[in-house]
Amino acid sequence: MNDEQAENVESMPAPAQTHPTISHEPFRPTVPTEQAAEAFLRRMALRRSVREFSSRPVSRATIDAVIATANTAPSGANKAPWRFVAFQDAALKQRIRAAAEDEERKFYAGRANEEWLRDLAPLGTDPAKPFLEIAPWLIVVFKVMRDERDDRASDQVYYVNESVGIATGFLLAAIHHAGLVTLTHTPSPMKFLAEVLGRPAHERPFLLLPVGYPADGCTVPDIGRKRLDDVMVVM
Ligand code: IYR
Repeated sequence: MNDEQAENVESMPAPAQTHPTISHEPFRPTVPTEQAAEAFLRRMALRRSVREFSSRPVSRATIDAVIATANTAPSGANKAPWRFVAFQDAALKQRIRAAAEDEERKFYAGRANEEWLRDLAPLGTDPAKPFLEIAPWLIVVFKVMRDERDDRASDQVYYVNESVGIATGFLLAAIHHAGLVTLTHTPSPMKFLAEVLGRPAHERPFLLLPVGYPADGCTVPDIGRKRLDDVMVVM
């Protein structure tokens, strides 16, 4: 579009609609835009991946709300190709921990190359994953590789990694906003999650999130974030 065309944008007739629409309901922050953006940054900058959990319970309504928030994410062709399997059951958590630790022991004992282990050293991680039993809830995020709905136009799904990644980002933000903590845990390989949870073949494990409150005296690695200049290019 050239400048002249850009100037005329407002007077352009709306294109004929061939699908139902509704008015967009804008979100209007109660403070000016810049302040709203900076306030959200301050809140999100406090989010940390936590490995020391309290066993303090978290209500089912809270888990419903954070997963419902994830489900508001955009997705390829609005297919919402995700499933969030949430549970508190001690026996299930124990099985997940045992299977995850089996995989992690192999990872630290040789599956990971030296560079990978050097990169992980500042995080102080090891094969022990007690948080998988201590955290009150585990949420396993699955990619759903086919649209299961009866009224669908097709059963295809699109941009599944992008869609589920975005939804998981929403979930992390919602968990943080509720005053809870989590860890984006990726035991590798993750196939055991589908087996233990009895998920169908078209659901592929994406991430395992313990969710709860931080333990009293919880510590986190003393690591920083890249500077804005290192991650942003303004042209
Ligand atoms: N899954 C292992 C190793 C690990 C890998 C990455 I990349 C991390 O950012 C952190 C840990 C574990 O959970 O210990």
